Amino acid sequence: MITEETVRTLAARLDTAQRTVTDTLSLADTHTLAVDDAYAVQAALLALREGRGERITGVKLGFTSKAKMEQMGVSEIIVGRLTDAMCVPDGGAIELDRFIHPKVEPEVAYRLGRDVDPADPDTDLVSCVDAVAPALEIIDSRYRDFRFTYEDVVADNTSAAAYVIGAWVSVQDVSDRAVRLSGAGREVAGSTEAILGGPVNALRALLDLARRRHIPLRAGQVVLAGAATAAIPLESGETVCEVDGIGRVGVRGV
Ligand code: OOG
Repeated sequence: MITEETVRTLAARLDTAQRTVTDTLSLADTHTLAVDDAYAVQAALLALREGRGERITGVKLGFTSKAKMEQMGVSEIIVGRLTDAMCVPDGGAIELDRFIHPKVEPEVAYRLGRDVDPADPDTDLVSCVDAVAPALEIIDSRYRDFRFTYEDVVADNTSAAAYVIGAWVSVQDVSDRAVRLSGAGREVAGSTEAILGGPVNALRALLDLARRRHIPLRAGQVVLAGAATAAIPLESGETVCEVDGIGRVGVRGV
């Protein structure tokens, strides 16, 4: 374990990188972090932000696609936090100079209709969801060139930077839906099956992670289930994600 002081120092380093829009080097270059240490840094980072008035609005999952897991050489998903400061309205403008090297991913969002007690063995997270929506997640690793270890990216709040939620629709099965993401002259297509073989599996995996990492899940919070395709750069102009039968969501880079 690293010391509490090191946890605070590393959290402050990542916080400064984000606030000054300046990349930083992999923590692994100078520190040996265990996964538990990395989650402790993430918690300290979020505590700094909450201390400045940010409010937690939900959680996001990462590495839920096989391609991304293989790329990282890992077999476990990661969880990060969303805050109100990261939320951009559907169709709204997003200032690119807030970010170091932003990328965007198409996702499915779930909304929790009630508080969840992850420690309760009878909890069924799927039954706690009251709505689903198409979503965009903007990731912006604070590490130079997106070069990071598994522990680095956990500490860095899983690269989370901003998110956009489309219109909520009443809960329905979102497995095996075609997903299209277009922006910056590019178009990528995939399926919600890329998210752990169906986004509902992401919810199950989240419950397990929330239990082990003591992450509270509250009514009204958003769960971003993970990327359905590879990320594309976020650039000026429109970026749109469409999930078959669910809807579309967009944002305008300025
Ligand atoms: C880490 C975050 C990945 C996902 O959906 O897999 C992620 C990164 O690639 O920077 O959010």
